[in-house]
Amino acid sequence: MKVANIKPTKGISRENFIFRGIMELTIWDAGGQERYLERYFSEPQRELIFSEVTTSVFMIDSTVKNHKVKEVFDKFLEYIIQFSPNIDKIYVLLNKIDLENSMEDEVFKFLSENISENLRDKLAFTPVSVKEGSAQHRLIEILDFEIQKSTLSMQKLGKIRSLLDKLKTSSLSEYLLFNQPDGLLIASTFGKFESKPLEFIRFEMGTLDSNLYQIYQQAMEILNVKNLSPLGLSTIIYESDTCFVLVKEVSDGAVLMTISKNKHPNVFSDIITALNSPDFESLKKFVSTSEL
Ligand SMILES: Nc1nc2c(ncn2[C@@H]2O[C@H](COP(=O)(O)OP(=O)(O)OP(=O)(O)O)[C@@H](O)[C@H]2O)c(=O)[nH]1
Ligand SMILES: [Mg+2]
Repeated sequence: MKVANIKPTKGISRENFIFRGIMELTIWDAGGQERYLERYFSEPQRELIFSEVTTSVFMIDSTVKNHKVKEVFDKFLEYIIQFSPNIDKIYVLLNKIDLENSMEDEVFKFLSENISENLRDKLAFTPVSVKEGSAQHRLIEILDFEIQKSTLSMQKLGKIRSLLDKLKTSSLSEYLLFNQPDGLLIASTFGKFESKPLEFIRFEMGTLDSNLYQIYQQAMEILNVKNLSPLGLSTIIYESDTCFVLVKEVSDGAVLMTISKNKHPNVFSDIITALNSPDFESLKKFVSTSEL
C-alpha cells in the first residue's frame, strides 16, 4: 500500500486474510489515537481486545519519545500477558527509521525501562520502515514463524509440495505456486525460493483490450460449434529460446507458474496434461480453504 494517503484507524479495524494461501488470519488493527486507546484499555473492553491473541505486534513511531507512549506500551504489555498468557513473543516494530529524526535506539531503551527480566525475554524489537518496505518484510517473517507453529498450515503445505513434485515428475518442469492477493510464494519445486512478490496480470478478458473474443465467437459459428464455452483468460504462455513459461490461475487465490525444461513438443503436451490432471484439481482444494 502507498504510505502517503493512509487514514488514521478508527477504533479497531478487523480484517480476515489468508496468508501465503494457507493460514487463515484475523487481523485486529488497533487505532493509536488517545480516544480509542482509552476505550479499549478500559473495562470491560480490554478483555475482549486482548484475549485469544496468537501474535501481537506493537508498532511505534520512533521519531516520538514521550511518557504517554511508554504508558501505552506498558498497558499493552500488561493486558496482553494477562488475557493471552500463552503468547511467547511480543514483537515491537520501531517504525519510520527512514526519517532523519528517528531515534530508534533511544526509543528502544526507553520502552525497555522497568520491565521485568521475564517479560523482557519475550520482547523482540526491530527497527523498520513502512515507507521502505522493511516493516512489511518483518511482518511476513513473523507470520512465517506462525505457519511453522501451526500444524494445520504445515500439513497443508506438505500436501501442496507433494502435489507440485508430482506435477514436476510427470512433466519435467519446475513449478512455483503464488498466493494471488499478495503475490507471495506458497511453495515451489525448488524448495526454498526467495523472490519479490509476483505482480499479477489481471486474469480478465477485458484487460487484454482486444476484440479476440468476438473473433473467437465468429470462428466458432463458422465451425458450427453449438454451446459455445466462454473464453477465459486463465492461462498465459510465454516462450523463450529454450523454454516455455506458463502462468495459470489455480483458483481465485492462487497462480501457478511452470517453467519447462526444454521446448520439445512432448514436454509442452506433458505440461498441458499435468495442468488438467486430478493433481492440479487437488491443488485448488488446499489453497485458500480451511479444508485439509
Ligand atoms: N516517513 C515515513 N512515514 C511513515 C511511515 N509509516 C507511516 N508513515 C506516515 O505516518 C502517518 C501515520 O501512519 P499510519 O499508518 O496511519 O499510522 P497508525 O499507527 O496506523 O496510526 P493510527 O491508525 O492512528 O493508529 C502517515 O502519514 C504515514 O504516511 C514510514 O515508515 N516512514
Ligand atoms: Mg492505523
